[in-house]
Amino acid sequence: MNELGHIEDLPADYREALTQQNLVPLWPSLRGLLPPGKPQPRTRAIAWSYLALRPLLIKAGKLTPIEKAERRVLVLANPGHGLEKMQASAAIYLGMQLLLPGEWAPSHRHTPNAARMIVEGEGAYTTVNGEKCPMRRGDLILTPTGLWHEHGHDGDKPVIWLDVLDLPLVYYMEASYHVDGERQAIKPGRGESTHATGGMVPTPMFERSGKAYPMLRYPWAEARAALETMAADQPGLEAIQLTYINPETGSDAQNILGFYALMLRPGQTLRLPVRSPAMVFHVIEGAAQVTVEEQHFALAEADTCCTPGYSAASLRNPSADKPSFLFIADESPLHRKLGVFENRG
Ligand code: GTQ
Repeated sequence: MNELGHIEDLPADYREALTQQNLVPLWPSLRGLLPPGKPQPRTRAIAWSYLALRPLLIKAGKLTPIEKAERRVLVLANPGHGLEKMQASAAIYLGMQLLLPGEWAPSHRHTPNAARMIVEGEGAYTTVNGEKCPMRRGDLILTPTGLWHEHGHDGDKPVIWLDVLDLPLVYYMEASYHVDGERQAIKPGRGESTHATGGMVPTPMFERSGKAYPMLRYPWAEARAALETMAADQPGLEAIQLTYINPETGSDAQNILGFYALMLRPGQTLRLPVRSPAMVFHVIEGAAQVTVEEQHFALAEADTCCTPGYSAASLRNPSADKPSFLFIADESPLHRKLGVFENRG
C-alpha cells in the first residue's frame, strides 16, 4: 500500500484558497476513507457492569423526577465514538431506563425504532399503539418507527430495562424527530399478542393483518423454552440461537437492527463468525465470557457488552452446570439491505 500525500505537503496559500471555496483535496484523506482490506471502526469492544451502573441509575431516580426527565435513562456510550455522541456502535444506541412505582413516561412517537429488553422488576408495562405490553424480565418489546408508546408502572419496586435504538443511524440521516401525544386508550383483549402462537398468524376474513409490525411483545418464557427444547433435541447443535422475527413475513422483527436469543450450554465455548455488523451482548441469565480479539470481558447477569464489526469474538459459559442465556442485537438487517453485509467465516 503506497502512502499518499499529506495536507501539510500543500502550500498554505493553496489550502487557504481551497477552504475559501469550500473545497477539500481528496488524496490526503483517501486511505482514511477507504482503508485497506477492512474498515477501521471507531466502535470499541467495551462492557458495562450492571452492578456498577445500577446505583447511579437508582440515584437518578432520586435526583430527577420523571416529569423533568420524561425518559430517565443512562446511556451506555462507547468512548470510541466520544461519550457525547451517545452511541454504542455506528447504528446502535443503548440506554438503561428506570421507572419507579407509580411513575408514567408520557406517550410519544419517533422516527428511530426502539426495542426494550426487560432487566429487573415487576408490574411495569409499555403501551404501544394501544396494546398494553407487560414488562417481565427477559421479554423483548418492540416500539417500531412511528408507533405511539408510553411506559407505566403499577408495581412496588423499581423497574429497569435496556433500550436498544437505531438512533445514531437515523440521527446521522437527519431523519430523527419525535411527536408528543395524549395518554393512549388501551385496546381490550389480547390484541396483537395473539401472534405469539408460533407458526400460526391470525387470518380474519382470509387475510393476514398486513401490519408492518404485527407482533410487539416476545415473552421470555416462550423464547427460553424454545431454546431449551432446541438444546435437548439436538445435542450436537453448536449455536442454540433464535431470531426475533415478524411472524407474518419471517423477516427480521425490525428493519435496521436484528434481535436474537442465544443459549450457551454449561462450559460451552462458541466461536462467532467474523462478520461486518457490530454486535451487542446482554446476559439475561447466567454468565458469559466474551473474548474479542485480545480483550476479555467477564459478564455477569444483566451485564452488557458490544463488539465492532469485522472482529473475531467468542463466547464462553463459565458455569459447569448451568446454561446461560444471552440477548443479542446487531446491525445485520441494515448491512444486508445496504448490500454491505459480509461473513468472513
Ligand atoms: O422510552 O421512548 O432510551 O424515546 C431514548 C429515547 C428511550 C423511550 C430512550 C426514547 C426512549
